[in-house]
Amino acid sequence: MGRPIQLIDVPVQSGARRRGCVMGPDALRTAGMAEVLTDLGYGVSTASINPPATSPDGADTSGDLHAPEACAAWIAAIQAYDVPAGALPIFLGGDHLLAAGVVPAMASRSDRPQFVLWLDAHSDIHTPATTTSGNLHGTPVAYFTGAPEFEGVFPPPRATVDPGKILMLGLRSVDPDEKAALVRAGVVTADMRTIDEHGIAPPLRRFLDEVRVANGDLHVSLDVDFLDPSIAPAVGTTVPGGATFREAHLVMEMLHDSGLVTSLDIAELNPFLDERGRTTSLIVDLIASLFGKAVLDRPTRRG
Ligand code: HAR
Ligand code: MN
Ligand code: MN
Ligand code: MN
Repeated sequence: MGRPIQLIDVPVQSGARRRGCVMGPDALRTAGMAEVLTDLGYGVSTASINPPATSPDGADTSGDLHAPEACAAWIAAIQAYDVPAGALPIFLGGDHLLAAGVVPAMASRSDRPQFVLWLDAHSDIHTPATTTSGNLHGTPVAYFTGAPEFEGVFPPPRATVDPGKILMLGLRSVDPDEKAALVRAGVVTADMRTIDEHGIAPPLRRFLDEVRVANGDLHVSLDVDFLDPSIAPAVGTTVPGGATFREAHLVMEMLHDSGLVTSLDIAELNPFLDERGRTTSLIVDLIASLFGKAVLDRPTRRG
């Protein structure tokens, strides 16, 4: 029996204007997320973080920002949730705003250094001052690395993450202000160009080695738009040229072999945009790989 896993529903959709991410947790459960993990030998418990009473639908657009109060309330609710000791949490989103709650909560869970693997087409490192869309799902990385511009907008983070301990994999849509912020902060990135040239394994292998040497905790944030839209259409912000089926599975298989993952979130799944559940089923299959489903019983060779 592996480590106990807790599936935590976080049906937030205030981070963007398009509706549907609220259905994410239900879709993932319908596609068999719990059963797949149970079959792999894990003990699975479930929990949910409930929508805050204020504007659950995120209709309070104020100024240039969409639903800042609902977003702030969600972040407070997520950060207040205590994962049971010893359990490995999988947060089922919900749009990517959830990472603004989840990552500080995970970073405050132990004294070990917190690392974050950010699988996304986007860098989500806008601040309330630089966002041009006003959609706050584009801001969690700036928030959890301690950008001061969130004061008075979001509650103070429970803990922050060193930007040098973040690897962003799969980038292909980064706004000019975000590019500057990534460089300034020193976030480690492997964009699709790099992945095309060298493969997806080398940057991940280097990163996992760093986590291991530092004896760190590792949170994985999987934005569905990390994947190519041809295999994962159920996302509001598709960008062509994403990770293939095999690239995504290899990432999951390497993560499993590393034994380093301490928490996970699945963000931006919009089942309203899916085609016969195929994106949702793919996500469940990827999670199965992350938790040990393998082609053959043989670890990925290192080096
Ligand atoms: N950078 C753009 C913006 O700020 C797009 C952000 C889209 N974000 C997500 N999550 N879908 O990665 O609006
Ligand atoms: Mn994202
Ligand atoms: Mn920690
Ligand atoms: Mn994205």
